[in-house]
Parts: sequence; structure tokens; C-alpha cells
Amino acid sequence: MGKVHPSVVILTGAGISAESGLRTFRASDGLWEEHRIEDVATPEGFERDPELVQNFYNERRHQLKTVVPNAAHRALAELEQGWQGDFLLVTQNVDDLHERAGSRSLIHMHGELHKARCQRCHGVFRWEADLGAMTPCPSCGAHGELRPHIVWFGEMPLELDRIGEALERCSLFLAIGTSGNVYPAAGFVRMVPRQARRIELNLEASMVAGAFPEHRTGPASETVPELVRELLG
Ligand code: BV8
Repeated sequence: MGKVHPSVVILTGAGISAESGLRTFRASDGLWEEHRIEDVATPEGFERDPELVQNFYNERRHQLKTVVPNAAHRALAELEQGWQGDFLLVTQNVDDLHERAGSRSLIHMHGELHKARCQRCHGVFRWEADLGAMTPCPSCGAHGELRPHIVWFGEMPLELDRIGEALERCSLFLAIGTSGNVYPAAGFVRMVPRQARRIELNLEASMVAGAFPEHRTGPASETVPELVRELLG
């Protein structure tokens, strides 16, 4: 039997994109770009005022064009390149900075700003332009049925089965720039094998810090490249 290589699962949150200039979710004391979460990141909010929600995401799509990946995103792409065992990067972020840094084995469990979904035919399309109340679906032609392909509060996160399978067999789990407020992502650390190495990389202790025997405190643009150098030693 050849040498068994360790498998790694990495979970990232808004903190890894903070130094690229994207505001974190928690920093805005419950307000998000001057909106209440329930008004812009729930299906009820979309139902109530689709125009407000579409514009909230149009603004964030515009902002995405003005930012670039930082050293933490790049270090994770290097780790993937050099890692011998299985590698899975799970992000709660809806930005495209991991892809632009070169990450490949990547799951956006809360969806993506650069995708739209039709509520009529359920098609999912790459989408970098604005979405309006009457934008027609490129597949079924329905008007006013396109929404951001984003997982709102109360909605089922994406690819949980695939994520669960990877968590249950990993020997290294990293959580980077996430506050541990949002479930089920915050519960992933409790799904890894008991003997797996668990490291939290953050500016401060998260809500689930107690589940991590190891912590690297500081900005991700410093702590992630340092840890990657050690791991690829
Ligand atoms: C679900 C897309 C059922 C939108 C997002 C009561 C108790 C517990 C849970 C619940 C509850 N009531 C409801 C729930 C469930 C709810 C939930 O968890 N609510 C919380 C708020 C209480 N969850 C859901 O609704 C989820 N769905 O549960 O469905 C289900 C459950 C299981 C199985 C099947 C079905 C859906 C949640 C998805 C919501 N959508 N995003 C959009 O982006 O527009 S979540 C949103 O928060 C973002 O994706 C964000 O990434 C995510 C989590 O936040 P973080 O990434 O952690 O960001 P945050 O700002 O909080 O923290 C930043 C961290 O970075 C901080 O720790 C900071 O210190 C650190 N940091 C900052 N700068 C740096 C840094 N670290 C390093 N370097 C730096 N420079």
C-alpha cells in the first residue's frame, strides 16, 4: 500500500476577503451595506421587495470588479497545487476571489454573486451583469423569475453531502476568517474525525474557538501564507 497522504478540508468566511476590501458580514453590526439582513438576505425579503434585493446584489457585483485576491487566497491556491492528498476548499463567501487566485477544488456553499438562477426552470447561469425585476431567463424566457444564485437565511446550503463526506475522512481541518455564527458551516469542525488536526486562523476567537486545539491569530494575509509554508515545508 503506497504512502497514505493526509486529506485536508478548508473552510473560509468573509474574513479571508476583508483585506481585499470586501466588508465582512459581522463587522457592520448586523447591518449589511446599510440594510437589515432580513430585508436583503432572506427569501421573505426578496418576496417583499425584489427591486431592493436585486439592487443590493447588483451593487455587490459591481464592487467585486474593483477588488483583487490577497496573499491568503493565493497561498491556498499554492497549497492545493503542492498538496499530495485529497484537497477541498469550502467557502461561505459569494465572491470569486478564490477562483481568481487559482483555486480549483472549491465549493461555494452559500452560492455565488456571479451566478443567477431561474425560479421557473431552475436553470443556473453565469451572470456578471445587473439583475432587474424583468430580466428574461436565457433558457426558458420567463420574465421576472431570475434571482441571485445565493443561499439566503432559511435556505438549504449547497453540496452539503459532498462536504460532509470530505469532513468525515479528513486528517486536517482549517477554518479561516469565519466567526462561527452561521450554521451549518459553524458545525463543520464537529464533523471531522477526533484525531484530525484542527486549526482556526482568525483575528480573534470565533464562536466555536473551543473546538479548535490550535489557533493562529492575525490577519489572514500573514497567517495563511505562513501556515502554507509550514505545511508544504
Ligand atoms: C439553514 C449568502 C437549514 C448571503 C449567507 C438560531 C441558531 C442557530 C442557527 C440558526 C438560528 N436561526 C436560524 C439559524 C440558521 C441560520 C443561521 O445560522 N443563522 C445565524 C445568523 C444565527 N442558517 C441558515 O439559515 C442557513 N441555512 O440553516 O438551512 C438547514 C440546516 C442544515 C442542513 C440543511 C438545512 C443558511 C445560511 C446562509 C446564509 N447566507 N451568505 C450573502 O452573502 O449575500 S451567510 C453570510 O454569513 C455570508 O456568507 C458570510 O460568509 C457568512 C458567515 O459569516 P462569516 O463568513 O463568518 O463572516 P463574519 O463577518 O461573521 O465573520 C468574519 C470573521 O473574519 C470574524 O471572525 C473576523 O474576526 C474575521 N476576520 C475579519 N478580518 C480578518 C479576519 N480574519 C482573518 N484576517 C482578517 N483580515
